[in-house]
Amino acid sequence: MKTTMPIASLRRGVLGVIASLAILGTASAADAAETQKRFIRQSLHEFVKDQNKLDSLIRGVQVMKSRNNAPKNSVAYRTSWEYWAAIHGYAGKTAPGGFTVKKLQKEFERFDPDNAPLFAGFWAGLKNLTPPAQPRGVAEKIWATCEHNDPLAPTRHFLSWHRMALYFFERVLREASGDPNFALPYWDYTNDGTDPVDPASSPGRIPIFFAVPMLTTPSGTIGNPLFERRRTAGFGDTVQLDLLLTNADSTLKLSNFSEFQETLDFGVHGFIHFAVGNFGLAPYMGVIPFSANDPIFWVHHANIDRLWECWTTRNGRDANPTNDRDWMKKKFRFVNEKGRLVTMKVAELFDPKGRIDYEYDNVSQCFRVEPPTETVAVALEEPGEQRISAEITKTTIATTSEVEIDQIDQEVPLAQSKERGAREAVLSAVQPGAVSPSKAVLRLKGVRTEKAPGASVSVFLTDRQGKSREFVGVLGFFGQFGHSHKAHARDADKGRDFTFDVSAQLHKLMTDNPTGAGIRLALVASSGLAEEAAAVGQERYQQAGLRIREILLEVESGGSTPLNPGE
Ligand SMILES: [Cu+2]
Repeated sequence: MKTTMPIASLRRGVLGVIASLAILGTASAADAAETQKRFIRQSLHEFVKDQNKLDSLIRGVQVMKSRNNAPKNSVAYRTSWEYWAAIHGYAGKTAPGGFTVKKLQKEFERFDPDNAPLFAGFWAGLKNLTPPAQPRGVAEKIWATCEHNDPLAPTRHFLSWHRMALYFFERVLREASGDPNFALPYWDYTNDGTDPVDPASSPGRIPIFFAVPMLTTPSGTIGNPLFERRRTAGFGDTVQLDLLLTNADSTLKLSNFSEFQETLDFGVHGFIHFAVGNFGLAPYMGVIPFSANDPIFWVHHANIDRLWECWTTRNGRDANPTNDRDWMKKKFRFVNEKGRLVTMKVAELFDPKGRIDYEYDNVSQCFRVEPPTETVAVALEEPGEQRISAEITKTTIATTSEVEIDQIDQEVPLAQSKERGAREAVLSAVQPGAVSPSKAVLRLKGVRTEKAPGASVSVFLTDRQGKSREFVGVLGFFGQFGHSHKAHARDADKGRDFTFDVSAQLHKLMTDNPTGAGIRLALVASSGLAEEAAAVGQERYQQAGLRIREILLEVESGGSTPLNPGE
């Protein structure tokens, strides 16, 4: 463990942290937070530059963790770290599927016997939890209620449930921190900007404050509440995210809510869980029932929530299913900072007079490369009409089915479609500012594996010779194994669907190859990590039985077009 170096270099900052820890637990800010003020959620790298904010985060997490041992029927326990992690998921006899720690561990070892000795230490010390019986009707209703997209029981509330959870968690953490202005920071890994003065502050790097196990204080050394030993070896220290793979542009450009939500969830979201959490082979971050125990979970989900806001800002509020009454009526329950049961309806998330009291410091520049604005298309519309509501025409330009992936780096040829107009459709889709709004879309349908692949998969579009590769997105497998649902076989059958907007990638590839003939896909097993990260286990990946039912490259014309910002 390389802990001495970073601590020494942090000494000045850490002293500040500790100074404020002295007031631990004395302040209360609940009343100040009642007023209708806006909290600003900042990028983590901006946030940690302010010593007071970092102090508040560390103190808040510390206080919540210190409440883990409070009497189970107390307000303190309901505002503890353990309780909040359990709202997302937990292990125990009453957990979904009756998965106790032992049962889950067995399940994981069955899928991955070779790694059992390596990960034994990750399972050691995990507790089975039981929802406290008192007060009645609280814990048993709200524990393990996280909404994750599951091919078997698809949720349409991955984003809405997590937004509410973050909102109430933030209130609890604010109260615990004693800082009435505290707002949750987000880990901006989708941004690749590096500060030339301080490369360590690249957003893809989790700040070192999360990676040092101990903090040096004037009165001695204390355990760092933001540190978690159950992470990928060296993560945040000698190991960092590979920023090529955190580019979410092709996902953010999607205009259909379901496609966006699913691809964000299965893609970037799951990818981060895997990169931090040993590729889903061991707790915490890689395994749903434990993931929210790692403080990184909350700054990760704050970024996922921000990306939803980026998407909404670009596409308009009503690009969300706001006219779907069932979706809007859906209610979820949590506890607030006073430990009281609270209910929120999805509709409230879209109500300016609702409880949502925060905003993000950046929801308008969320792309690595801003896509061309479709001003031409907007200008062609009838006056007074905000959106093109014509039906979407889909033209398949290339396709392939039942692909088996058994190489770490595998190219997949796509058969050119014989459909009339296919060639013209591609050409118009990749022209920025084309008269009719159309785009190239890559669909990977029924992506499934039989065993844990121990990796995520990065997808590239590549030219005929395989010389230039354009990154598209990532395929993740988070939540697919050791799942709390008893349906692995059927789950594996149906698989997951991913959709990416590949207009920009095709445009680039077609500069050298104007006909677009022979464009193929490259699927590369990726740890998603850079620097001193271990390579993907080749054998496990090859034995995982990764298959894709169908790959489609389509051109979509018509349909809605993103609103022109400022309209
Ligand atoms: Cu998650």
